[in-house]
Amino acid sequence: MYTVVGAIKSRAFRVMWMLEEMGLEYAHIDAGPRSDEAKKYNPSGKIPALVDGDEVLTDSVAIMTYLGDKHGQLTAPAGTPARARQDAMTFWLIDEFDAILWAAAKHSFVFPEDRRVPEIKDSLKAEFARSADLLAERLEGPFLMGDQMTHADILACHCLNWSIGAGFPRLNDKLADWAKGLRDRDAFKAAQAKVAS
Ligand SMILES: N[C@@H](CCC(=O)N[C@@H](CS)C(=O)NCC(=O)O)C(=O)O
Repeated sequence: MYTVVGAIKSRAFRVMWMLEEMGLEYAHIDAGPRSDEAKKYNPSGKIPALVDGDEVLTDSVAIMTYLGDKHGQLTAPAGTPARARQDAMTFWLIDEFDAILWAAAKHSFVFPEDRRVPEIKDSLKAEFARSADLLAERLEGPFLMGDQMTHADILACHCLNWSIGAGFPRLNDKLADWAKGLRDRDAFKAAQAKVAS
């Protein structure tokens, strides 16, 4: 059985949601970022980590990619053009969504107070909104990559949820509808319920 290390209000939720989508059992360790518990699995204290037998894997996207490839779900097969397009989407989301939100978090509470530059947040919010509009324009199917859900949907939806929690402006309607459809999924709700229990 897998064990996910990391608090629900962190990128660990991506991994939990993915495991729920795949119908796989997992244990959860509710460790905060930089906590002693987190450092047992990743010396940097970053979460999430995934324990798979004797292996400890880190980075939410690396873990989702690993799980998708291993179980042949929520991903296009490696070595196909469809996979290259999915990877391009994933890396774009890291650059334009995750990195923007992470920069905003750094300047809100991660950095020591004397290194924060709160003024940067307006430009990050504008940049995020621009990227959200671009993503909405590219959204053609029920999912980001078309008819099939992939871990890119999990990554993007998690970032959108994060943006709401961080007080970023409301999304455009098309993206908001797509995100609502994902949040309505049983697997999303099960991951949330698992943490609450
Ligand atoms: N790229 C990594 C980022 C991991 C990360 O920065 N996680 C945050 C919590 S969501 C953390 O542990 N921050 C503590 C730190 O950066 O020291 C991933 O996707 O897993």
